[in-house]
Amino acid sequence: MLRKNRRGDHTIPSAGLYPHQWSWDSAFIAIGLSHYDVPAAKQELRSLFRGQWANGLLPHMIFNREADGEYFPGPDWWDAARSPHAPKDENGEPIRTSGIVQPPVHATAVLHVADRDPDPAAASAWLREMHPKLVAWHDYLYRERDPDGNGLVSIRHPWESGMDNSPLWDEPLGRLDVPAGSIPDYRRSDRDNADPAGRPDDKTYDRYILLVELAKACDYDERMLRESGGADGGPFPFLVEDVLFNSLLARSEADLAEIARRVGADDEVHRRRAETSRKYLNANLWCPDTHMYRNYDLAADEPFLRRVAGGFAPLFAGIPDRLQAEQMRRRMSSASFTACSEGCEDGVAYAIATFDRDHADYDPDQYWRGPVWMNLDWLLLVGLRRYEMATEENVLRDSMLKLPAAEGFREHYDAEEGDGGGAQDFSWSAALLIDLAATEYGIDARAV
Ligand code: 9WN
Repeated sequence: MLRKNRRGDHTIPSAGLYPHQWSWDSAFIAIGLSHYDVPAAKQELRSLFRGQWANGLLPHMIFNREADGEYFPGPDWWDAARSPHAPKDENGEPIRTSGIVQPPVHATAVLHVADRDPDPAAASAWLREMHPKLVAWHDYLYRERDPDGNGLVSIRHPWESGMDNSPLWDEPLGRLDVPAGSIPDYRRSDRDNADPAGRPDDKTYDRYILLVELAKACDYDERMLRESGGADGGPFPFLVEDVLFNSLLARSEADLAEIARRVGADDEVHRRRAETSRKYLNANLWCPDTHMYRNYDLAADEPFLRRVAGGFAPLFAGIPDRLQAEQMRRRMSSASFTACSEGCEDGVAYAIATFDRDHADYDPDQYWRGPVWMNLDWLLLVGLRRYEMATEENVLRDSMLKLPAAEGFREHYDAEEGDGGGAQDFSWSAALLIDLAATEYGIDARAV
């Protein structure tokens, strides 16, 4: 299936709905590929970094010419060339990308690929090649997205979180007013390729597009955007320190320190930055009442809690101490997130619901508002392994095995019934299952 989704030097998430290259998808895909085709895994990440901007920004999408017109918003809408940092190819032609980012799992993926390379000299060369690109990417995040230097970077679009219509964004996005005529007319393509009931609504989409328009109006100049990028000339109206994004960065920064050490470069700077991110994530985003981590809304200058599965992501970066992790474990295995534990009556739910099952806005088959996603399961499974929490690991592993076996590699799965939803033949669902099979069961993907 991953082979079917391959387009030259990279893999698309899914034909139809997602016909281009996406950033964190390619990182997860490379992790899967590394188990049976190290050169393809390297190519996947190389191809993504070809779209990196001169200021280090790693765009969330790189567009394929063959799929022009198939996805909205496309390259013309993003108009990345407005930025003096936008990338060009060897002939000076623009490389067509979006103008936002996605969660930074790339250093983690690069290290995974190196560790699977049977040839030590090739693994070192790979790390030497990727090291400066990763440094530029992380420098961009800490420089442009964390101007106050507290180690927590902010996102400026819900798409940057990777969890587009999560209930996390209801409030910060809901504040945005989109008066008629304030954004150009557009036509969504997503509903042609997936059940419209499972996709974000039109009002939400208008707000997504408004945020793109505001960033374009600043020619993607980050400082201008931050300070005066709002429709009224005030600060940008959507700036959030997100738990999942920052946890992945803290882990990636630690992995970058390891990469720097292996190539003989300065690793101390990365260790210090990773430590600062971990420290402030714990100090600023831990919620002692709910035993989860919560986001900080910079535009409203207040923390806000929505009980989403991303609130457990600090486990992946080893951020909580033992006591916190134990408290999180209890919350995670409660009926709010999985029925496979004490307190669950029906016993049919799958781990892990992306949103609190007890909340009135929970919807088991609406995109990021309830369904199970394989990438979150994988991140949390790896996190739980760090803390040696075998029972909860088993619950997640069970879902990761059962859901695709019954429904195929879908984009997400109904958290109550297990029905597959969203895109079909979804690449990261397959890639992460390959990683699970190899790391947990020693199954060699080359032999399958
Ligand atoms: C917008 C590609 C991407 C994933 C995201 C997922 C979805 C796009 C969309 O698909 O987002 O970037 O059109 O909905 O939310 O995590 O990277 O698979």
